[in-house]
Amino acid sequence: MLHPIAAVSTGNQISAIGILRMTGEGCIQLAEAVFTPHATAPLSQAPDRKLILGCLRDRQGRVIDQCMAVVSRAPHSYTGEDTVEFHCHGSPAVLAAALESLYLAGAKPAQRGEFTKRAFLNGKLDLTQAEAVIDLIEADTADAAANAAGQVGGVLKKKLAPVYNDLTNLCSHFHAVLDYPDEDIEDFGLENYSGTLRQDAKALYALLQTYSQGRILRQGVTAAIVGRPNVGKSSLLNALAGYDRVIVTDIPGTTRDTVEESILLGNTRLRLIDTAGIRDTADLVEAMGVRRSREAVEQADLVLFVCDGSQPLTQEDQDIIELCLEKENAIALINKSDLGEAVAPGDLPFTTVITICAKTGEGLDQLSEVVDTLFAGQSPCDGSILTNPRQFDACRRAYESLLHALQGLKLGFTPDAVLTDVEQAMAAMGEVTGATVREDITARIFQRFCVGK
Ligand SMILES: Nc1nc2c(ncn2[C@@H]2O[C@H](COP(=O)(O)OP(=O)(O)O)[C@@H](O)[C@H]2O)c(=O)[nH]1
Ligand SMILES: [Mg+2]
Repeated sequence: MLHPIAAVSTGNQISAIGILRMTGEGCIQLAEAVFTPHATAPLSQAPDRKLILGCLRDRQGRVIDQCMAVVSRAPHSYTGEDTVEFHCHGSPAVLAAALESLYLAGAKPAQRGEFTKRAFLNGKLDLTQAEAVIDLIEADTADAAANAAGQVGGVLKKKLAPVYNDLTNLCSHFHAVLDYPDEDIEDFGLENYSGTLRQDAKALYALLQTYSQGRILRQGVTAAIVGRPNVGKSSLLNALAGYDRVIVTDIPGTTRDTVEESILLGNTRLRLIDTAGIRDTADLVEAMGVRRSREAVEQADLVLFVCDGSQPLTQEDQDIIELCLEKENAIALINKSDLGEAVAPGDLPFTTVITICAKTGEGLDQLSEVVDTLFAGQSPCDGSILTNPRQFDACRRAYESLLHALQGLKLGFTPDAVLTDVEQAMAAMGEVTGATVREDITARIFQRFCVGK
């Protein structure tokens, strides 16, 4: 067990309850120095994970707060070490004084993510679980939270374990035969493993395929708003954002560059991109904006095509529609419903056409519903979706090494040549789970956490 560390785990704002956490060698005795239970028994005799009412005191013995203490003894705690939590009144002043008292009693300030890092070092969590803890804290949609919760519970870890196990078996068999020729070990035939290797490669491939959805869980759906100038694209972004993010005028070409805003629409996080209206233009700056608009459409997960419903469709509209129809997900929005109905839904060759008014917000609820059916809660977000770029990259390398190994097998390479690839795959997978990850990378991972987690 390491030296005791302490931190406020609930942030620095006024709330009903605020929680201090302390973990490490001797932290229960240390807690006894500052906390006196109302019951006669001292904290060191308290049962595990039971709330004990008492008083937290400062160095002079003055009561800082009447609060609850919870003891969790190693290894049955989050960190795997002895841990004490104090559930205080959530005043930043109370929590600061209580923390001060713990420091004076001998605890050190916890670094960012140090509790979870200790949990990792003590084998309570692997890296997929530890990284999912931060994803869970930061999740801002129900899907993202559900997937992260699944990963904290070990879904990804369990998915990777059989693959890693197969590769370990193969390598250990090979080395056992090589190193102990006199022992009665079954002959090593690489070809006997080709089926397993192929299966493992398949499993990794399937996992890698989930990353496109994982990226959406992590960053939201990239949604490009397109249409010719003055149809109300910027007005739509402002309406969805709930404030005037973009300048809106009746002068065509006002938006000359792409503007981004992240919003929560229903249960879907959208990274909205307002583009310069797509049209042929002689204005150099606007032309650059138009080029960016085209790029935005190409990269978008969703395209929102906007037209001005008070005017008949123009050739410019038609050209942009062409561009949109190449996309898998495109929704047409007939804007300015307050000004008249020159465009009918049937005029637009989209699966979904919604009449809206960016000025009043009419029709935006329907847009929200459609977006949710396209992107929210559609597949089980149970932790089996790869969301983390670091993990994705390592899995990709593991997959490529396995393909290389399989190719070597097919071409009749020597076992040790093939084994090199298999060992590389194992190393890459070890980076995902943390079995072989470098110290500096671990440090960086836990830097992403907040203090107290
Ligand atoms: N009446 C009405 N005017 C709108 C509506 N949406 C946008 N406008 C107006 O149309 C003009 C162009 O809007 P803007 O959002 O800048 O269009 P953009 O060039 O496509 O970004 C502005 O004068 C807006 O106030 C709407 O729903 N109803
Ligand atoms: Mg605009």
